[in-house]
Amino acid sequence: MKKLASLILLSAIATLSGPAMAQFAKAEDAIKYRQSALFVMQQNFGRIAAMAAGRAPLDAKVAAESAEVATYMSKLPWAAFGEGTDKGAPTKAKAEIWSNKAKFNDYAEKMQGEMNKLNAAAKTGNLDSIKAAVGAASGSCKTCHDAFRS
Ligand code: ASC
Repeated sequence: MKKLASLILLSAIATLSGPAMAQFAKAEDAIKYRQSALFVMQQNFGRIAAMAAGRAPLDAKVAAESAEVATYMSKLPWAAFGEGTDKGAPTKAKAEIWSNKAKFNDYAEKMQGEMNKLNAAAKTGNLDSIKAAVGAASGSCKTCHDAFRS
């Protein structure tokens, strides 16, 4: 029974910490991974932001597809901010990410929440809803960058 309990606990720990600890052979890989995910997210978000700002005509289908990708990408960077990944490749990540991980995680979750809302707004194809959601999502990017990106 004790053995079973510790096995369950071990597999739970492996599941929770797996993406952060096992996925990257070296810090450089983690840094590239999170930068790549954020880049793809930004490219897709930027396409919708351009429509929201009137720099591009609203294309509801493109907006919905881009929002879907941006929302998915928004989930990926965080597993790549493990301990020891503050250096190893060029990065703007501040040391505060690791000394204030709770706040960083909170901002990361808020951004994902805003990206979910943008995804829902994009599916409606309503420009006013998209504008509001783009504004909120953009604000959540900025809040985190101001605190944690040099
Ligand atoms: C973007 C992008 C950001 C945010 C930020 C919002 O498109 O690359 O970092 O929006 O500019 O203020």
